[in-house]
Amino acid sequence: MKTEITKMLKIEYPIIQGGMAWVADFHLAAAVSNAGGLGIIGAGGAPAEWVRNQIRETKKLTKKPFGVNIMLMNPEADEIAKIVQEEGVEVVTTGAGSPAKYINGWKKCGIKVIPVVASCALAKMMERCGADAVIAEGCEAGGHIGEITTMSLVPQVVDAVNIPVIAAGGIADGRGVAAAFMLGAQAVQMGTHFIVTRECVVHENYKNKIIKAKDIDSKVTGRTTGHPVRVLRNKMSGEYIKKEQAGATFEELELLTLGGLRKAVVEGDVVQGSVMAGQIAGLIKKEYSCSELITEIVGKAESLLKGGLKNE
Ligand code: TUI
Repeated sequence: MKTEITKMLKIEYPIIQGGMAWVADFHLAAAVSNAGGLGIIGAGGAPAEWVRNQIRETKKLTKKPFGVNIMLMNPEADEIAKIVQEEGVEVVTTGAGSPAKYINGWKKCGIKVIPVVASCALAKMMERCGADAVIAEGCEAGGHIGEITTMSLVPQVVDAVNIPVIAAGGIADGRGVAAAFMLGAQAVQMGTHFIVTRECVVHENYKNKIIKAKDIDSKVTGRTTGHPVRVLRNKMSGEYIKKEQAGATFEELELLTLGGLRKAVVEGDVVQGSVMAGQIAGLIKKEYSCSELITEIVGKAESLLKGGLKNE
């Protein structure tokens, strides 16, 4: 499965791990890179020096390329943008905003820049700014999302830009990877399935909540505040959506989710916490190692792509 992306990023398989806040630390990033994909440290809302330390720890565990995801709403994003340059990170992905102002600086250092986009307009703008590729993320994804589904977004972004496109949102197995390739993607980014891996250090309750989830168990909070976030259904999401429907203020709603992701990931509070996960959670049934997961997904995708429409 060699593609423009595997060549550009010097990775064996076209599988990129989502840079999930609180979840994607150096253990997961190194394991995914060692397994032949591209591991990503999720900076999320963390302090800049935490990110520097994570980069150094990842380097102790892998000699393969890895990346850092910068969540652009992080108040320390400017600082993190400098740290990735200083520490010689090879790939930067971004989320939840436009990284336009950083791209020149990163390119000068030879960093491959791959913004997450949720629209053709942002994809085209990123191409003009010098991005090496874009991740087109559909609203099936977990966490902060856009409006359009992966099925609709990916082919439109593929037609809108000349740089390679990576598909994300709703992909967790070989069928999803093969489908993404059919839509014109050169690689996929997966988040939710990587949460349920042995090397992922999230609380056991978080993993079990994903394993138990059914197809309809995710909900989107924050549609009224302009920050839509997909989470697994629980007491928090129920209360949040009820308050939203009753016309609660932004501040009131923020109080409900404040620190919610940390609560779920670190403390294992999957009742009041924010259990961010994609719609594909219902497909995930057991814990794998990163290497087992990638090998299985790539094997299935290859056989589907070779065998045309045969779906054995
Ligand atoms: O960034 C994500 N997913 C995330 S970030 C995150 S951390 C967080 N924690 C609590 C509350 C909110 C966030 C959790 N999940 N995915 C990448 C992504 N980026 N999805 C959608 C977008 C996006 C949306 C609009 C990117 C750019 C954009 O437009 C920006 C502009 O300025 O045009």
